Amino acid sequence: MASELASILNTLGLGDDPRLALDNVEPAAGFVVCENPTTAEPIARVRLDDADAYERAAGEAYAAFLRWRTVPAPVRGQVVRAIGDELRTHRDALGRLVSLEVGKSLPEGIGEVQETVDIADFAVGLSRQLYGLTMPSERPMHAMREQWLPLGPIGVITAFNFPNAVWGWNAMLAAVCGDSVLWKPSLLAPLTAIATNTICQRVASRMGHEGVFGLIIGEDQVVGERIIADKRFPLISATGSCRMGRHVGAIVAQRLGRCLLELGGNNALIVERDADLDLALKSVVFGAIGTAGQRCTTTRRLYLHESIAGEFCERLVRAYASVKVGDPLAKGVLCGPLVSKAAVEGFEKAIVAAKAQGGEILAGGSRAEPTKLTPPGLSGHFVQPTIVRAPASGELPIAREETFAPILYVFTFKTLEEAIAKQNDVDQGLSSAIFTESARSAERFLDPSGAGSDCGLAYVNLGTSGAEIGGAFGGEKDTGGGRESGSDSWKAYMRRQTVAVNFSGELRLAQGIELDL
Ligand code: UN1
Repeated sequence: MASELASILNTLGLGDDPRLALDNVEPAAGFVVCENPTTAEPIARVRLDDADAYERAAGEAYAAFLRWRTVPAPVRGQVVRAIGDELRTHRDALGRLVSLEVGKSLPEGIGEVQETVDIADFAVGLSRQLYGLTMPSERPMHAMREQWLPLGPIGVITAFNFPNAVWGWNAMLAAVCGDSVLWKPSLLAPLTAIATNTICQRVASRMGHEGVFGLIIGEDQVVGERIIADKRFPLISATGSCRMGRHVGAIVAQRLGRCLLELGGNNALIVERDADLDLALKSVVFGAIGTAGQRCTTTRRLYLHESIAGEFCERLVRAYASVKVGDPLAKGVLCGPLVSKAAVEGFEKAIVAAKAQGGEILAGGSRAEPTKLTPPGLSGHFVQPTIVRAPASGELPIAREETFAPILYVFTFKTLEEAIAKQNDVDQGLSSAIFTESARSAERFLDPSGAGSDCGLAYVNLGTSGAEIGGAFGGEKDTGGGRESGSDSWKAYMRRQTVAVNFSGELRLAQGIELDL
């Protein structure tokens, strides 16, 4: 597998990155060993950045910001366009690297890079549309308007599960907005980060813009704590667990900085009595098993109308039996490994809890046997896609937690109001979905009074995962409230300035105040 990595890196022109070693993968202080989750074998060693390296990188990001903000936005857009083109060229190799490093299936790995290409396209258009409003002044011969200005270097902290696209959402928007970026990736996915950042920075440097895209790879204690406390970074965009987000939020709030948080999800999918069950079935399978249940948008809870629950569960169990688990690079495999040994332990703990709480295992429930894998014999972190039916009481406390694994908890309901109330009755509020052929049920789910889904994403007749980049992405409650990617999310990366101009030649105070001088 090391040779697979070497060949990907060569294709990307990254064979000689000084941070990377493929021949010596022994654990040592100051390095992180990258493991292939499919084989549980080490494939590379990456040098960690220390406090001095952080200082240098933060200083460079700041200096780059001061230069970059003076480049007109449409010209910044041309740099992003070139980056998008380069990513397009390398999409499949980068996608392969994502799959190799974090274990998601190859189509999902490639899809993730496509998501970055898409946001690059979006950002190019945006570079000519960073519109401010004009507003009528209450005073004669006065003008009022607002303008959006570059904000500063942006700290981007990403999780392992989308090691390319989540950075892309942030970096491509930040770049057209006139901000530099300093990226702190997960130590579970530094290879994708090095590859992605190098490709983008190479393009930017070629076009005369050194240092716009910085990368810092290090321990949370060493570089993570520093960047969140660093006043030079007016915005910290962080993706990860709710626990991490609470900490980042508190530290950034102390210095009155801004946070964009995209944290845990506990996403439910409701299947109404009149749903197209074929459609719902496929959507549940992809939503619950895709990325081995390690998306923040993964379908974790399923609410079935009691009239279709029996039939739907049977069909679901049959569908699960046909899902291939194994090498994410192998054709037809939907479920790759979990990212680490610790993730497998988290899966097992959740299963133990579910059983103790009266949950009934309808499918899976344990580690995947090596003989059942595609191809057989792999020694990585594989678990079986699992369905747990909640007890008749509907009480299953473990279903309130986000376990990053393919575990789907199934509940039944009698009325849509009950289903919506249950779906909303968790701490997280990222994604939600309903399957129904009834306009009334769909609109109740989307009720503009707010009485429907309380999540940032609400889908009708499509699954909870797989958002397009054009909409604003993010969620409410413990999900953190941030919005990334499309719509007007760009505003988070700029500062708003309200401008008033008096061209009357006389002092006129607002609110009609007279000054007698
Ligand atoms: C994440 O899991 O952090 O909607 C992001 C989706 C993807 C993004 C997921 N477009 O599933």
